[in-house]
Amino acid sequence: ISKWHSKAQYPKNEDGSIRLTNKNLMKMHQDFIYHLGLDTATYDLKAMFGDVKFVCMGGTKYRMKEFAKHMAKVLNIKDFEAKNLSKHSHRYAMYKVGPIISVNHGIGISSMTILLQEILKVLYYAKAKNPIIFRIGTSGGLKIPPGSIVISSWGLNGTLEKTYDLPVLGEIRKLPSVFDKRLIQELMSMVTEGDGFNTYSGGTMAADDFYRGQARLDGPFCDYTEEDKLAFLRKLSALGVRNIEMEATAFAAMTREAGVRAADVCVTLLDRLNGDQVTPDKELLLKFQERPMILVGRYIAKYYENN
Ligand code: R2B
Ligand code: URA
Repeated sequence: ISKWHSKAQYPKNEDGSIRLTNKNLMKMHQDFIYHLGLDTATYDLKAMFGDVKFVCMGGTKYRMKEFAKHMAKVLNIKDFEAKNLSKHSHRYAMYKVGPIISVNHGIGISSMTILLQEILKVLYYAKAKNPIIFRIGTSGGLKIPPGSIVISSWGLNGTLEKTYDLPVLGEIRKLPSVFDKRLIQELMSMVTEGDGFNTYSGGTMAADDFYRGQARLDGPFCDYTEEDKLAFLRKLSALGVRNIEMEATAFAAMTREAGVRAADVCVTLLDRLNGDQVTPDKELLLKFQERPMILVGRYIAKYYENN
């Protein structure tokens, strides 16, 4: 285990803005935030993003545009125009609605962490105060009905450790992947009977693959039996894992390192104990994906009532 294993940092300035400890950033005259198509010389990031209180990320561009529109309705923002602010990058799509950034992160840890690190720099340059970052995602459930929501308490990597493992300069850093407990409780307290689906909090396994990495039998390759698969999924379940997706470990670890509160709120599309294929029709899939938006939207709206 490397010296990085339990190194936690909570840097934050008195006014709630993010303090990045990378001294190299201070020496740069201009920073090109490449994958967002932004830079610190051409754009006034403080004017554009200084008021940001929430960043909401999710895999697809479509979902994040829908989330921006949903929040315009919830917060009664009349003149909202869904303009993609990182159009020039041709990588991600980023929308801003009131104090919210809604942005997609693609599939998997490496795509998500590029976006997340560039968003952290944007928030830093913009001096945004006490921002909270949500991921609204999809996942495969373990022993819970499809369409349930799971709010992650921690992320588990592919070798069943609660760390995000990143090779740096030829050595593996193991960064703790635990989420903010208070934010989970605050979100859980907003679940109502009338929601029409169950919301759980629990562990989330973040795999580096959709197929073998998630013990699926239906990929182009499979070198284990159905019994092996089920034994593995049952083992995960016994460890407290409720769902499997592809970002939780890195999301928990990097937001923690930046001192930013964050929550991973995913809907389950299937119960992995019952199969591997994602079979709900297009309409049902869209309905499922609205569920994390509704819960996170409720959280943001409540924040507004109180501030
Ligand atoms: C859930 O869904 C995607 C794979 O289909 C991935 O981004 C994830 O975590
Ligand atoms: N996303 C995943 O990563 N796995 C699933 O089973 C479903 C969605």
